[in-house]
Amino acid sequence: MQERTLVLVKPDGLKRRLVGEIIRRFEVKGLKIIGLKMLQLTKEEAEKHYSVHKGKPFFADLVNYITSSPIVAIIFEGNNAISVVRTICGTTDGSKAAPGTIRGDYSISIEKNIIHASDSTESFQHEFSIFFKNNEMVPFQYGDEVLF
Ligand code: FUP
Repeated sequence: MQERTLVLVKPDGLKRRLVGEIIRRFEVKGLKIIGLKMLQLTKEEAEKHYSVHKGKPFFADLVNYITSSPIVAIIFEGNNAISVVRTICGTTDGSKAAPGTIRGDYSISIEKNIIHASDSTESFQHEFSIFFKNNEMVPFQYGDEVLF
């Protein structure tokens, strides 16, 4: 099933110069980039993005961290994109994530875990509206879809 998902390269990913490496992993898998931007989140936007975690002990640190530098937001499209992207990310805690995943290869903590990815269609809809306007998604055809 064709799906769309939102990926954020978080401040640690950006500062460690991993933006290209992260995009490369998804691109070579066969996912299509249909939206891409660099931005500085405001506190209000960060609180909206992480609203499901409001009230949890780590919420304030999470908001401070995601607003501590610019981030890169990417919309990927592809077959089962939501679960495909989360599998490539690895489990939330980098110290437990499997080698070969992004978090498994580049993170050793739960707080600085390099990347965010939508966990459901509903999350994507909620998150998408924080980062992109509708006309900033640019669907297109490569022309070689038969190869994937
Ligand atoms: P994920 O969907 O894998 O990004 O993880 P969650 O939605 O469960 O958590 C969102 C973010 O909260 C994580 F990326 C890191 C942070 N977090 C903590 O800092 N401590 C926790 O105990 C759980 C999550």
